[in-house]
Amino acid sequence: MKRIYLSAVIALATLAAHAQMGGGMFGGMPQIEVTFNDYVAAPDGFDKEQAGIAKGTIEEVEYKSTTVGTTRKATIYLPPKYDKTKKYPVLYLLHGIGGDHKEWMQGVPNIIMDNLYAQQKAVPMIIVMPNGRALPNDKPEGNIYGAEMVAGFEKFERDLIDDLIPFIESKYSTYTDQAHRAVAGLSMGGGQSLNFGLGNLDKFAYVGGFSSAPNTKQPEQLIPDVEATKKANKLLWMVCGSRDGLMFNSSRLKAFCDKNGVPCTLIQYPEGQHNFVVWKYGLYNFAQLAFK
Ligand code: FER
Repeated sequence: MKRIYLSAVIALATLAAHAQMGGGMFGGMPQIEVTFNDYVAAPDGFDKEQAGIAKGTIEEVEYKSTTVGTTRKATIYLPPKYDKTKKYPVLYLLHGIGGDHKEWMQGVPNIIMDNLYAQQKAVPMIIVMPNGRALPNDKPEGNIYGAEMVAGFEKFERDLIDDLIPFIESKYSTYTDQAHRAVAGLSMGGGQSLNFGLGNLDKFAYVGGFSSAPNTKQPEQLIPDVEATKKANKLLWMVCGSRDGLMFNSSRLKAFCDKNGVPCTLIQYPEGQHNFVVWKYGLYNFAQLAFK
């Protein structure tokens, strides 16, 4: 456990949050005291393809969205030896502000998961990587930080719950209950995961936020009823780089959880920036904890 004090100028936080700072980081941390959970490095090779192990498969699907009124794409990872006579839990894995349904492939989720399965370290699961921008033009084009684009990320809550989840649960051999659904994501997708996961306790039991962005709601909004969250949520897990100016989105939630007795993990990735080094580590760890 490491106790640190993050200090910065609150008045500048909003402004600075929109400015890329040194090392590709976002600036702006309101003052908050937080206790991080221990960082344990992922083993060498966790994200490197291995010969001679069973491999999962990646495919792309299209589904009709009543929310957006368009046909939308998602990338799917099916675990090694996916078997239609069995049922699988599902992890919805969400991308960042500059990405789409393909962005997570930069983090080689198939390799990370194949390697975990080779060591029996994770429950076999389907991973769904959707496009988290619920807009007719869902490409990361133009002013990706603009209000309309950001609103598309908020609207995705309905597309996910009303359109995508029913599609996935009809097309694949999945469990269809809360205890077998997880949502996690990077940056904007981390904010979405915390917002949608904690905001729909009846739908998601496992929630992960990696380097969550300023779309993350305030802790009091995310957890309006401490007892209800404690009862329904089975995992609230976060990671953020020590050199990522967006840490405050995660640390304020961690501080609230600690104060209110809500089980919650926040790991500070040493020297971590706002990139796939941290996000791959996030998936590697979150996937081992989900559905257990
Ligand atoms: C912001 C800084 C970063 C913001 C969003 C981000 C909506 C998202 C970053 C990412 O997804 O990588 O001020 O505001």
